[in-house]
Amino acid sequence: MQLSNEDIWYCKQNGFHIVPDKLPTDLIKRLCKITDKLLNSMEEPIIWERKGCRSPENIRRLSKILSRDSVFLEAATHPLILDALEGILGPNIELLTNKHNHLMVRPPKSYAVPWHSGEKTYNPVLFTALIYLEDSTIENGCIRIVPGSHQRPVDNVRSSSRSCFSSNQFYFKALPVPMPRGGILLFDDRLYHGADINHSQSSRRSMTIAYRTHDAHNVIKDDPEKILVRGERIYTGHPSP
Ligand SMILES: O=C(O)CCC(=O)C(=O)O
Repeated sequence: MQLSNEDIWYCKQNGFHIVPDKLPTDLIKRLCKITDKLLNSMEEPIIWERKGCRSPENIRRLSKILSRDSVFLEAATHPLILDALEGILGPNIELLTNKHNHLMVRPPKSYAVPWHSGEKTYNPVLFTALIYLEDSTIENGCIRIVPGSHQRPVDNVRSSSRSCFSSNQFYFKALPVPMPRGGILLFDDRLYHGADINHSQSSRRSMTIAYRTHDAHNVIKDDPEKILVRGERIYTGHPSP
């Protein structure tokens, strides 16, 4: 669904947008099935929860998911996501394969994702999508974001330590964002965000994908790390000054 002018205004002010509809159940089932297979095969690249323990239960994150199975690109380019992003990033959108491009597994007791902002405040054209394969709740460590922090005038802290998640200054300014299975959260990657320990008995899986407005002034258009997912790679500079 296209964003209304009011939706776009809220997103610009607060730095996030929750897509009201969910991805189709069939697509989520296929994502879960391939994820189970990938976890069991333990194919690298993987980020482990605890060092020195190679088991499917100890997988924190599967990296480089877009090259693992086409179903991940199918989800990442679903019209529900791209229609919403078009209101925020404009008509020409690229998906980055060298940023995010991972699936957070967040097994039971998974440690917190420290408070951080992914982009510098001067980079306003990168949005992150979290696509949920399972319900994300307060108990299982849903993402917390600091609304409006993408507009901060200072950029002195971009990442905090893993410990003391709930005593950090950002915890008191943040909004927990529980999301349903199939839900899509879009946020400006300059926002401060983090996710608490998973205190539940099961995993909390979500895909993380980065999108960017195509840079109309880049003369070289075929960047192998970017996939054009909507619009065109236009050039609006002056090739012969
Ligand atoms: O939802 C989470 O666990 C944190 C998401 C996040 O910051 C990431 O995937 O980079």
